[in-house]
Amino acid sequence: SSIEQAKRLAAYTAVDEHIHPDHKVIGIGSGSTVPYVVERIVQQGEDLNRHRVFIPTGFQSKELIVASNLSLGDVDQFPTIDVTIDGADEVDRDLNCIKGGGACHLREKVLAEAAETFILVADYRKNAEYLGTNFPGIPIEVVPFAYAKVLQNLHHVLGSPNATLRMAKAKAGPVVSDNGNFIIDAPFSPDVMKDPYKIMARIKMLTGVVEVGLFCHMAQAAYFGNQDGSVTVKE
Ligand code: DER
Repeated sequence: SSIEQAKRLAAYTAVDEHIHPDHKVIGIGSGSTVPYVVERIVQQGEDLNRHRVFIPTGFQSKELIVASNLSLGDVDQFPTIDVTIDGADEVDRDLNCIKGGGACHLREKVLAEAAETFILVADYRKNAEYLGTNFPGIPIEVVPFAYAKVLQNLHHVLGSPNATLRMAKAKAGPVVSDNGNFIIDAPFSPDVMKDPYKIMARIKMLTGVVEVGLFCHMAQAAYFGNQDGSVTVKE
């Protein structure tokens, strides 16, 4: 489909431009676009990849690295990462982005911060002027013990009356993250989403919140594959 081709185009372009032979420690994100990133890195050849280590952002990311016969590393052993490439749910004109559609944003943010260079790859649906245009809610990872209180604060204090606990589709009950926590999806008004850093900080201060799916001023570049086969680069 044109969406899959757009994902591949973004991923291939980003790898060609940002994964250099001297890069040894590479962070691998989560979602359905990142497999094309790994596909392109594998194409760089065994001679290069033999000397590299790949740090996962969760279970799916780890399985992708293992399945691609790339060397798996741990962020404990490699706390400084050369380049992390990851997907996004929506990216605004300042490269702020919503992440967490796949409930992986805690480890993703750790590896994004640890990286010298953090690159986003996505199809055209994620390219926006402001956050909240096409992706309605901010994913929030919370400890199960506190989820009801966090929901109550979002509903009555922070201005997200429609915030909900993310329920699983193939399991009875809520989605559980790789860290054993729950996810709340909290939509906010367009005005609030125009200052993502401010709302991120307010949500982060709620007791029980582990991490907020807003990545502000973190990415150096974002690559979007378009339906016409072109690539849009924001940087
Ligand atoms: O959860 C995340 O932040 C993922 O990176 C993600 O939502 C992007 O997913 P996609 O590449 O499947 O669109």
